[in-house]
Amino acid sequence: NELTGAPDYFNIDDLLTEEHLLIRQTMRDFVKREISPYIEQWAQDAHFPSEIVKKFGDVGAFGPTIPTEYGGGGLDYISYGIIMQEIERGDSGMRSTASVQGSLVMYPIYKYGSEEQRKKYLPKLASGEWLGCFGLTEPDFGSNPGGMVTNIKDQGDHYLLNGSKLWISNSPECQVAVVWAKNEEGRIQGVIVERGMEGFSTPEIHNKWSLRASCTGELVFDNVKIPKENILPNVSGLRGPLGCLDSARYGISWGAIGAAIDCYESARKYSLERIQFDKPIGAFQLTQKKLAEMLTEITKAQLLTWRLGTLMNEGKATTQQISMAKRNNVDMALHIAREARQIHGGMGITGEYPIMRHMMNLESVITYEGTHDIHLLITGADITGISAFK
Ligand code: TGC
Ligand code: FAD
Repeated sequence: NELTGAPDYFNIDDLLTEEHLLIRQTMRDFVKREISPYIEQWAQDAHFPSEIVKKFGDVGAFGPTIPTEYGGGGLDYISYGIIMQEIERGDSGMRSTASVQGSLVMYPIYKYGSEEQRKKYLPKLASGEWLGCFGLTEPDFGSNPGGMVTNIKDQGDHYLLNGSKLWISNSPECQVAVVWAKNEEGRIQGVIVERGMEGFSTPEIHNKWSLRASCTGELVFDNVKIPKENILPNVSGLRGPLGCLDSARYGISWGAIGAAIDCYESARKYSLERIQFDKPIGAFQLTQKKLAEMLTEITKAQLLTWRLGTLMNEGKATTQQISMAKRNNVDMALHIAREARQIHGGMGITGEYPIMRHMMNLESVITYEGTHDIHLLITGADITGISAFK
């Protein structure tokens, strides 16, 4: 595609609307202007650029599918996917910031919250005035969130929240956290926790080799007094957090294509410029094999994800279909990053090219929102009718 510099080998653009193409160009321009010139330095410095939050709000990257009356974009799921793809073409950590805010903070407040909660939080989150995070994972409960020990106890006019969450994207900078905790009956409930509540802290996790421009931390709750109006009233059980994950995993399936495209484009360009044995390395059959397979896998992922987007729009996409797309596309992107790294030779390990950063980022993406193997087992359970988790 001449306009975007992205491969469109099967004319998938013909399946998109004018609005989709406009959204893609807007996000592409935004990423080129606000992220790409700085991302290598942010990643090298492990710096989260907090000013990006307001800018994401202004460009409409937060909660694109949330209705406009709450500050969202009122757009369809393909638009949401395109936005995630273009941001992750810049960096997976930047996409994390946006997908957590939209799918894991705004979505549960919209879907499970009261009208008062929607009005209080959604416009501030949509505009980027506030940054949110989503606390499900605990130190001893990652793939098995149903075992969580974080809990709320009814104190009459309020609840007391105790426990901790680990590996939480955006936590060190958040103003608000959607936290999943068990009540006295052992049922999981959603709790809105605000920065400043006594007993609530968000220590940062340092020394990550992955998602270095995204901030990750803990959520620690030590007898935090939670007003009763901060409980999400319209959901209980594991289906609450897992329902949000459907939306976020869908966005990641598009985002991973963005990272793959960036690696592929860089490798294609490099293969035509780099001369060895008096020829561009792109003239060698082994390089062509790598590039041809990259383009084939990107094209397959684009078709899978476009179809999933139409099912999302019709409200027909299943959790199992979303798992398959997330798993396939992240694995595809990681494989392409590794092959692109080979094509760049020694240059591939430097910050002169985006490859190594994408590769290291994707090591988180293949683990969070359900690991590669957990998604395989979700498909396995769907095929056989037997859950490997029970
Ligand atoms: P299971 O018995 O299968 O289900 C328990 C209840 O949940 C319901 N359910 C769903 N509801 C809505 N949407 C879905 N996708 C659902 N999947 C399941 C199910 O019907 C049941 O409901 P009910 O009412 O009968 O109780 O649960 P299980 O304990 O066997 O576990 C299943 C398993 C392993 C697949 C699940 O727990 C899982 O997906 N584990 C992976 C954990 C995970 O993905 N964590 C992500 C944390 S957030 C994150 O990583 C953010 S990173 C973001 C970024 O930076 O971009
Ligand atoms: P474990 O569950 O301990 O898994 C370790 C290994 O065991 C994996 O390979 C896994 O596939 C395998 N395994 C586990 N169970 C089985 C099984 N039944 N069968 C076969 N293999 C199995 N969480 C949040 O709640 N909010 C966030 O914002 C968030 N952001 C994150 C950001 C980053 C950078 C990272 C790295 C993680 C983030 N997470 C977040 C947590 C993430 O969702 C978990 O890391 C993930 O769900 C896996 O949990 P775990 O790390 O505890 O691994």
